[in-house]
Amino acid sequence: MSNHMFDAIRGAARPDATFIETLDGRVWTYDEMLALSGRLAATLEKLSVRPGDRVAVQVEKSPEALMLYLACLRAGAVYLPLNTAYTIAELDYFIGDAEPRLVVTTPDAAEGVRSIAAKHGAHVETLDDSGGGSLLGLARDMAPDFADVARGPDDLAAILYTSGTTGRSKGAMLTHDNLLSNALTLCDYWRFSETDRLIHALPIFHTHGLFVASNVILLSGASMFFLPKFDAGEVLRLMPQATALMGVPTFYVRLLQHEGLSRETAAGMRLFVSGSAPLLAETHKRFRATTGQVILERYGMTETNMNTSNPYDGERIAGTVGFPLPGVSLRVVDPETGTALGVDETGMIEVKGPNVFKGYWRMPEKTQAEFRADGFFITGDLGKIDEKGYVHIVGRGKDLVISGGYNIYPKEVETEIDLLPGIIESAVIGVPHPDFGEGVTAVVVREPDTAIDEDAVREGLKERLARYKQPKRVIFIDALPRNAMGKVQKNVLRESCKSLYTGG
Ligand code: MLC
Ligand code: AMP
Repeated sequence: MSNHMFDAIRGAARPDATFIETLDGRVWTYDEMLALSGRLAATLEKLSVRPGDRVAVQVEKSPEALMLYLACLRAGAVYLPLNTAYTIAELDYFIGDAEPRLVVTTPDAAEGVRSIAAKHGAHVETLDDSGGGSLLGLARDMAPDFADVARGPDDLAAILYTSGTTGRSKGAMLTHDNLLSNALTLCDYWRFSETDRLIHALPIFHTHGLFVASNVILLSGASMFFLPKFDAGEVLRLMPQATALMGVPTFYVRLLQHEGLSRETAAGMRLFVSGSAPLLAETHKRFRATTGQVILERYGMTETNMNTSNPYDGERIAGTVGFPLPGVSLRVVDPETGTALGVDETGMIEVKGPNVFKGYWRMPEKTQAEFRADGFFITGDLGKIDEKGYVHIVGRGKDLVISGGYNIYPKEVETEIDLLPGIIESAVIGVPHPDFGEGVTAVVVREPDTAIDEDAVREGLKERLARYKQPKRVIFIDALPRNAMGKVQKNVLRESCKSLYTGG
């Protein structure tokens, strides 16, 4: 029986070779990966997780957590990773919407999660980041040689929630072939081989760290240093033993602030990849001047995996995201009419290919609204294609803030702020931020005699929203600027707040 994604991973696995090395020097070979993911897959089966069932996972980053993703592939389950920053209030929505059979959480959070899971009929097990928790306890008693469940290219492998411009988050359904086709393309395009050692410092609950970084390593039989989180000092310490780094722009901004970054430290590296948010041309330039290395910027999204990349051999141009990847069709159209635009004309970026997801979980209307009749997915990103074929992202058609590579939909934050006592209304915007790229900023109108201030707004959001979604600053004004149609003019607010984090 064949399992589309895991057969490919198994085929690339080199038994005694290192797959993962952690900061404490612990090594996981490919054989150990096969054994533990097999034991965990058997555990899932024992816990009545059937093919197609969702397994929701909110745990700290660890090799075992990655093995759980692989176990889900092998057991035919649908992996549903959740940002560790999500609060219980946020979790309640995800569990209610996805109806997972099993929720895996940390021992610390288990009590709160159990009460939510019970409401939605889900079972709970725990996993911590140092090899403990009830799930691994069960796995130890299982045989390592699990017979993988048959899964075809179109079967679901994962659901990743992505915030919605209106209303609640949407679950992007990704198939085995979405993941496999994209990872194989990237292995080839970026020349990954078994001699590579990647510094993996991204979280593993999003596309970038989970699929781009981990799947590329697995499918090229390479190895990775697995860091619990990004730390510039640790990354620089490991750099002389590594060949590649994948990161969000904030990684590069922080590396540049570190005195340890130099030509010598980076000399053995063959590839620095940046994505998930715009990399400033200035960062690109400074990184080149300091290290002699040219960052390769690429563009993707949860729904589509990776769409474009600057070339490996050709010129990597700052401020562009390169060319459509092999097999990916990309066009720029007039957002209203859908008519294709010419060279250098700005419009909506649309993509089609084996990388593009199957739709939003249980939201057929939303899915339909974001696809054209000819199968192109409407990304919500505004861009243009220059005369050499390089794609430029010039803005967003969607009201979205990207902070340190995390997406925040203003609507969600505004809704929570507006619920606070003493608040009349609010507008949430992204303002240039030297570290996070954009800083979530709330512009708020309060009732005349209320005592609510900046601290009270932040305090009020603490239990409601993940930390990264919370405004870095709250600014009070008398009235929000509106156009003739009554729409809040966020561009006016962005202009008046533009120096909030950068000074000047
Ligand atoms: C942490 N904080 C953030 C934040 N990350 N605030 C805004 N934006 C973020 N991204 C909060 C912390 O809770 C803390 O709050 C304060 O900011 C400072 O924390 P820190 O210690 O400086 O942050 P750190 O833990 O170092 O995290 C920063 C980071 C991390 C950039 C390393 O956010 C990160 O790893 N981002 C990567 C996100 C990612 O993988 N995106 C890919 C999505 S996939 P306080 O108040 O407690 O001090 C995708 C598709 C594609 O987009 O194309 O790839
Ligand atoms: P997410 O929904 O978290 O997957 O984020 C996807 C969004 O991140 C895209 O729609 C883009 O707006 C943005 N993005 C990803 N890569 C880049 C990039 N290299 N440059 C600019 N924006 C990017």
